[in-house]
Amino acid sequence: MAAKNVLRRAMLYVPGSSQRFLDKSRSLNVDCIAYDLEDSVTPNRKAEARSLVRKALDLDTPGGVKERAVRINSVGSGLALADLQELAKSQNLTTLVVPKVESASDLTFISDVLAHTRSTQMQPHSHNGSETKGGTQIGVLALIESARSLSNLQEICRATPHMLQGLVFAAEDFALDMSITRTPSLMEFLYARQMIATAARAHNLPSTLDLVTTAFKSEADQETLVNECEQGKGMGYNGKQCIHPSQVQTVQRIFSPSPQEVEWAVRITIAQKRAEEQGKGAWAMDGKMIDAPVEGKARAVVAKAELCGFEVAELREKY
Ligand code: 1VU
Repeated sequence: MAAKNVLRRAMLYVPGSSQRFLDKSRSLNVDCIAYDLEDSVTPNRKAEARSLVRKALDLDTPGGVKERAVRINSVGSGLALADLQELAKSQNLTTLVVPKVESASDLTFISDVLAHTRSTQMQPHSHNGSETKGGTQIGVLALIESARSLSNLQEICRATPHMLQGLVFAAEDFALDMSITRTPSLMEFLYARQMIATAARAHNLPSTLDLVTTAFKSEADQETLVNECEQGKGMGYNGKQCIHPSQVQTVQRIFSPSPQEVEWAVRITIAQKRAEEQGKGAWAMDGKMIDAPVEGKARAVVAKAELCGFEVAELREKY
């Protein structure tokens, strides 16, 4: 398993057939962009989009993009092989987003194609069987979009442990498959969202990316975005898919610990050392009991805060 410490609070889709969006994405400050070859690209522009995305991968991103992934077409579409063959020409391919993963065989197909590409390019075989391109391990985020996909979640999570880095929930396709209608409360997705977040945790996958908020223009849309982010975070997701740059900052803020949470966590990790010296397993801070699980939570918040760029060392000095 790779990329334990990877930060994917926001993953912004960038349609691969739009040179304007591809150019714009280079200037954005976002944890992850996903160049899209799937739904945002019409069938007659797939070949053009592959080539544009491959070229985009080889350009720098001065704005502060931390990771560039590519969403290929689904294995079931019959287009994934051509996508992978074109992308393999870039030395900068690190992450694939695979849509409509229905069963373990969808992921083993990707793994086999990457391994074949590697062997034909005479790359050395890695010791752990990971799929490498130019010596870089390629990670996969699997989109869960249907009832069948949800039913096969455990086998999907187990299929390629060396490659799978996360699960992503696609609400619109799931609603289509289930013949249900998306409502503002998102209650109709409760079971699916919780299943996905729980399965990702059970299989130690670092990323869980929640549904897209499709409205993005108005102030009311920003409010919807905030509510949906908080709901997803509350279910155990650590990031969210975005479709417009105006969503990124809000998403990344909400999927980071708040300054108050970081301060609370730092205080606990410091006080815990003293409590341990005094032989106390349970102790009190601000009138609340602190014990092992709370300390564990505080350590996780500190680790996440460091990843998100908080000056944790300065806070430690304060206490
Ligand atoms: O004026 P500029 O060109 O400098 O900047 C515009 C625009 O280019 C840019 N922008 C984007 N840049 C990169 N990636 C994007 N996704 C993106 N969207 C917009 O931002 C500036 C303002 O744009 P705008 O408000 O005028 O927006 P438009 O009307 O041009 O575009 C709106 C849509 C929704 C069409 C656009 O944002 C878009 O295509 N988003 C991605 C759609 C997509 O990829 N859908 C499939 C993935 S979602 C899914 O499958 C669910 C699982």
